[in-house]
Amino acid sequence: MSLNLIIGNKRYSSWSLRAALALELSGAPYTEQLIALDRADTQARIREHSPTGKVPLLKTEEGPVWDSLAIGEYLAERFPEAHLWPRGQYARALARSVCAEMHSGFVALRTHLPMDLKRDQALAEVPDDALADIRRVCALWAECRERFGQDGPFLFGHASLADAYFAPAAARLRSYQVDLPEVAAAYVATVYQWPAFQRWYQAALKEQLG
Ligand SMILES: N[C@@H](CCC(=O)N[C@@H](CS)C(=O)NCC(=O)O)C(=O)O
Repeated sequence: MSLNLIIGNKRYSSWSLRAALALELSGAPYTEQLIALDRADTQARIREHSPTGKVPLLKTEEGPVWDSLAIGEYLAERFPEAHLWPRGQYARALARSVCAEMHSGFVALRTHLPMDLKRDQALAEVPDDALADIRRVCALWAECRERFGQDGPFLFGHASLADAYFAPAAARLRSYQVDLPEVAAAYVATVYQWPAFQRWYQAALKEQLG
């Protein structure tokens, strides 16, 4: 088996984190190659691997898979025994809906509170559109936990692609010291206790790329 994940800085690259967590969920062995973002040669180096000029990209024996969502779906299909999506048809549909919503939305949250795993400081003022995104994230988490969270502390009980997708949001809420309702605060704690997230987080804290 030969899987190689091309990622950006662990400190900043939220989309790379999602793909890495998906790989961790799959249990498959893989190697990773990190390309430093925001450098003069970043685009040229990414384009050696990726037609989009973006990371993450997963190199497989058959060819590249790019975009975090496609990587998650590929791994879910290739390693069905790992149950990357929750069991249950509607649980899977809800998990896919929340991942799709994150993939195509939450622009204000991503713009005003960019992921920075070394940060531990509130914003002087959180803009209204970012606050609306934060409220929506908390509502989504509460809905998933309420409906499907009985078997464990993750969004759908056991860790799934939904958690891979929302781990960077949890990290933002903690690192920008956002006040949260109880369910959301408990979920952020769950993400930080997740060994797969901790491995990435600890590596990000040690990163010397700036
Ligand atoms: N929709 C893509 C987004 C990928 C993306 O925006 N990646 C950023 C890093 S987190 C990137 O590659 N930036 C490099 C650049 O724009 O130079 C996905 O889900 O993978």
